[in-house]
Amino acid sequence: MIQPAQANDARATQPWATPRRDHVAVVEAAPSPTVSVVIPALNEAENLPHVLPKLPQEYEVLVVDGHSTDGTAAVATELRPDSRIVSQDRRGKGNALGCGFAAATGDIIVMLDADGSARPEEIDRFVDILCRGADFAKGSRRLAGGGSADLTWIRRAGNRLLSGLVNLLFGTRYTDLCYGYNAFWAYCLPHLDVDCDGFEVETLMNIRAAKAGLVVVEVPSYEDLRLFGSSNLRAIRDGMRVLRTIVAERVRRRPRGNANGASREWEASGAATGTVNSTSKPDPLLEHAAFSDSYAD
Ligand SMILES: Nc1nc2c(ncn2[C@@H]2O[C@H](COP(=O)(O)OP(=O)(O)OP(=O)(O)O)[C@@H](O)[C@H]2O)c(=O)[nH]1
Ligand SMILES: [Mg+2]
Repeated sequence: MIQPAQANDARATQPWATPRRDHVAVVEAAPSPTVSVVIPALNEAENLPHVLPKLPQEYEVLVVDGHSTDGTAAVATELRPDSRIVSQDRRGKGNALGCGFAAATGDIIVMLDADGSARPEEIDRFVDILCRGADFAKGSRRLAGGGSADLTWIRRAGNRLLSGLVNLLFGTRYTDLCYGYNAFWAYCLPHLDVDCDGFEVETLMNIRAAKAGLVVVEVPSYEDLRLFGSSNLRAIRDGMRVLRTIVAERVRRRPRGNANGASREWEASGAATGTVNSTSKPDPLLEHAAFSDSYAD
C-alpha cells in the first residue's frame, strides 16, 4: 500500500504530477454529474427484467443490441420506455461498448452487463470514487468486498496470468484485468479510443487508461451468475485475443487522445515509472479522500 507521504514523494517526480485539467474542470462544472449506463446485450430478453428496473430513473440508459433474435430491444423499451436502443455496426462486445459510448451523453459512463451478473446497486460506489478524484473506476472481483460466483477455474487462472502480464509490461497494479464492470468520466473517451470488437475490450481500456496517465482506482465488485441463457465468451479463443491486445498495446508506444494534464508521451522504456496504478493517488483531489489502496464503503 502506498502511504500518502509516499504518494506525495512520487508526485514530485512523476509525469502525472501535472494537475489534471479535465478532471478539475469537469468536477467543478458538474457537482452532480449526470450518469449514462451503457448495457451491451446480445439475446438478454429474459435477463433485462432483472436489471433495468433496478436502475435509477435519472440515469440515461443505453442498451446496445447485438442483433438479438429474442426481442431484447423490445423488452428493453417496454421495461424502460426512456431507454435508448443503440445498434452496433459490427459484432462483438467491444464494438457494442464503443457504439454505446459514442452515443452516451452523461458526464460519467458506467459499463453494465445485461445478464444479471453485475449488481446495479454498486453503481453508486463507482460514481462516488469518480467524484472523489479518480478518472477511471475499475471493478475488481479480487478486492475485499468483491468476488464472483461466475468464474470457472480456467477463467480465473487466465485472468490472473493476463493481469500479471499487464502489470509487468505497463507498471500497473491491476488485480482483475478482464472484468466488465467499470465506470469513467466521459472526458476519458479519447484516451480509451475503444476500437476493438470482442471481449478484449476491458483489457484494451485498462491498458490505454494507464498509458494515458489516467488515475485508475479499483473498486470491489461482486459478480453473480448469469441468470438465464448462455455465455458468449470462449475462454481460450478470447484469452488469445486479450493476449494479442496486450502485445499490440505494448508495441504501440504513443498513448491515445490529446496530451492534456495527466496525459503524457508513453515511453516504452519508462513503463514502470510513469503509470498510475490502482494504489497510487497522485491528484490533489485524492489527498482529501479517506481511502487506502482500494476503495471500500
Ligand atoms: N451488443 C452485444 N452485446 C454482447 C455481445 N457479446 C456479449 N455481449 C453482452 O456482453 C455482456 C457480457 O457477455 P457474457 O456472454 O455474459 O460474457 P461473460 O460475462 O464473460 O460470460 P457469462 O459467464 O455467461 O456471464 C452481456 O451483457 C452480453 O449480452 C455482442 O456481440 N453484442
Ligand atoms: Mg456475463
